[in-house]
Amino acid sequence: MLTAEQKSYFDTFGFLLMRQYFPPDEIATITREFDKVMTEDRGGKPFAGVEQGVVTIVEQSALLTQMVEDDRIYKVIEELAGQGFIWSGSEGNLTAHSEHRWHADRPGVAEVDYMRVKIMIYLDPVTKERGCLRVIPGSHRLPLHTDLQPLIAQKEDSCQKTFGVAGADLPCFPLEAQPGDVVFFNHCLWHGMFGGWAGRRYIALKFAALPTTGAHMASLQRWSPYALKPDAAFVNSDRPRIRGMMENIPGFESKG
Ligand SMILES: O=C(O)CCC(=O)C(=O)O
Repeated sequence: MLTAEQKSYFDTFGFLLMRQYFPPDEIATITREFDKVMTEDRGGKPFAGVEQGVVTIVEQSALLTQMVEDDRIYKVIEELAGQGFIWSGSEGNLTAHSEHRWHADRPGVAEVDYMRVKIMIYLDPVTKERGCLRVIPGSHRLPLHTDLQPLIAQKEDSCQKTFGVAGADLPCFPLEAQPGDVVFFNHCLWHGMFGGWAGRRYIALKFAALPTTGAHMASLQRWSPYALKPDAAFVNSDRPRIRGMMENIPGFESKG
């Protein structure tokens, strides 16, 4: 599914932006389903500008689960994270904050050797100044990864104190996107978001390479314990690709 050049790009820069990965009719269906699940989660009430996150949005929806099984997601993750990868949960987000300061989701020298991939599906047009994901290319790798460590405090002045510029002015690559575009990024990549508005919508899908060492297991326990205890809908799924991801989890026992 990926060209050799795309694989090199991801390995080197830590992300891939796939343009119009889902055609308009498909992303419209995904967006309707997102709105439906999020509305149900609010008990049918209209969105009132309050931050909302549903951490099992994909698991709750047969339609969104199909997206994970789709070659465009599943096969690409297999190429990036290797065979035997595991599911590490989903997120449906209706955000209300205006910025998410610079951070890596899995920060630190101990993390960079364990491949985790996050997929972001923005459901509204996003630009550099208005809510897109900004990334620092190559920051999933040492030494740049640890050079940025002072930012992990994510205080208002962390960037100013470390690099003498505001967070919004840090050199970066803005992943400006239209509905249908999809971002794949290494969980160790430094990223941020500025210019967000109340009601910005995105779905995140998370995956981790097969954990093969004690350090991998410790990292999963620390950062994503939910990956080791997946939602019942996936635990009991009879869909071959979902089942396969469950069976790859060390110690997995089916309840079905
Ligand atoms: O709000 C966004 O678009 C970025 C979210 C983010 O930084 C994260 O989920 O780690």
